[in-house]
Amino acid sequence: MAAVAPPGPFRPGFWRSPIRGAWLTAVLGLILLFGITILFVTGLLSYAAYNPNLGVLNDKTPDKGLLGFYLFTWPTHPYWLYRLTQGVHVTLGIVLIPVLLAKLWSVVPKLFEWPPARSPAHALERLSLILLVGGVLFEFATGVLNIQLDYIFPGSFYTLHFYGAWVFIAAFAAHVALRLGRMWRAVRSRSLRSVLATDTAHTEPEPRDPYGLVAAAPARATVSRRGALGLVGAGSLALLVVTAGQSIGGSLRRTALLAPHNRNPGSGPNGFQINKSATAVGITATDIGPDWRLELRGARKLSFTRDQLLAMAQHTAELPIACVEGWSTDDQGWSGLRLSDLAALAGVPRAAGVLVESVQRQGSFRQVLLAGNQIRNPLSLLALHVNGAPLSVDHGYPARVIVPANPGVNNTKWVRRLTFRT
Ligand SMILES: Nc1nc2c(c(=O)[nH]1)N[C@H]1C(S)=C(S)[C@@H](COP(=O)(O)O)O[C@H]1N2
Ligand SMILES: [Mo]
Repeated sequence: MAAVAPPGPFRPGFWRSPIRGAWLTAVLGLILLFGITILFVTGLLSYAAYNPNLGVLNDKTPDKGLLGFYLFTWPTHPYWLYRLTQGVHVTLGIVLIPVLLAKLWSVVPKLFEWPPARSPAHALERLSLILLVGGVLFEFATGVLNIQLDYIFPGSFYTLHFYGAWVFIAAFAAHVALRLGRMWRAVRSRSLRSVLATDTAHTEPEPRDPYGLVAAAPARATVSRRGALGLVGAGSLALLVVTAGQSIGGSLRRTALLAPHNRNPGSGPNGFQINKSATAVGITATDIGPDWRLELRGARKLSFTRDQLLAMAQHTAELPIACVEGWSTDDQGWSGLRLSDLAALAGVPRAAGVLVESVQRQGSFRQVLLAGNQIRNPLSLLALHVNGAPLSVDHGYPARVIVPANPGVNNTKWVRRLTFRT
């Protein structure tokens, strides 16, 4: 006896949009195929940029095991590398949201297929779609929450977003493998030009398909395919316009209405974005007052006042801050001591790494490891000044690390101690 579908969305007549069909789904799928591939690659690059191989301090997802197979030493050239890769990751992720929603809308009748499983193979396929849809929603949601709400998942965002990405990408790869041929045939089934030339009155449903995307009893069109694509495109464009400025910088920064770090950073030499202010992380006046010392450790132990550091040869570097949240600053003119000079002072001229510790007691980012190539780069500084003025308290006074192509989070502020390792 044929199973009778429960009423509502399980009935074939429920879904009536005449523009649902393989073509629309395939076009949106093709955009996502490119977009999500770029998101995945830039996401993995971001993870590599933390240099998690250096040890547990940098390893945001301990026990990653095999999933860390591709890790490599993050380069310091070009100095804007992380600004680019992470700006693309976050901006593209936001811009793809309307495309993703439209794609899910285009296949939503499949969610209500009846019977839910016709065969074991069909059941397996539907289970894999749970991973696919659940995974993509999870990745987009955790990503957006992280950039908008300033790490609402303390410490665990990386773990969630990282493992979520692998689960999702496995389901995504299987989905692409199973659907690529069908997608390509569907994309070629009508010319984009003719779709763009067709208005609502002339919008006809696609011929009935075996996939169950085309409505059984289509209603009259209330929007053309052109209109639907235009709506998605306008949504993506609007998100691009109010987001991209936070990564592109310059005068476009003012357009970044959606950027959490767009709040007016003030003017003057220290007038650029601040991630966490000194008060927010509990830095007190005594922590960074006249009793502050920089401790150098290596082959010997040394300690310096800020004035003693200022009496040494100062070097400059034009470098941005580029945060994992996607925002970045324009290049700022930092000056201070080269990390390589400090390594030599500590008696470890060929240091393979350095442990950077902050005076900060609470919260994350108190300590971080930097690699040998980062120490050797002549632009890598323990900065004391920025744009000709002493660092402001919120930008890390008395001293902070700034390293080319380094993720912002590894540029420690309010540095207390540098321990160079061989
Ligand atoms: N000690 C300490 N250093 C820190 C942070 C912090 O919270 N504490 N935030 C990091 C992050 S996530 C970024 S993006 C940069 C931001 O630097 P800025 O506030 O000077 O722009 O500082 C990094 N250094
Ligand atoms: Mo950051």
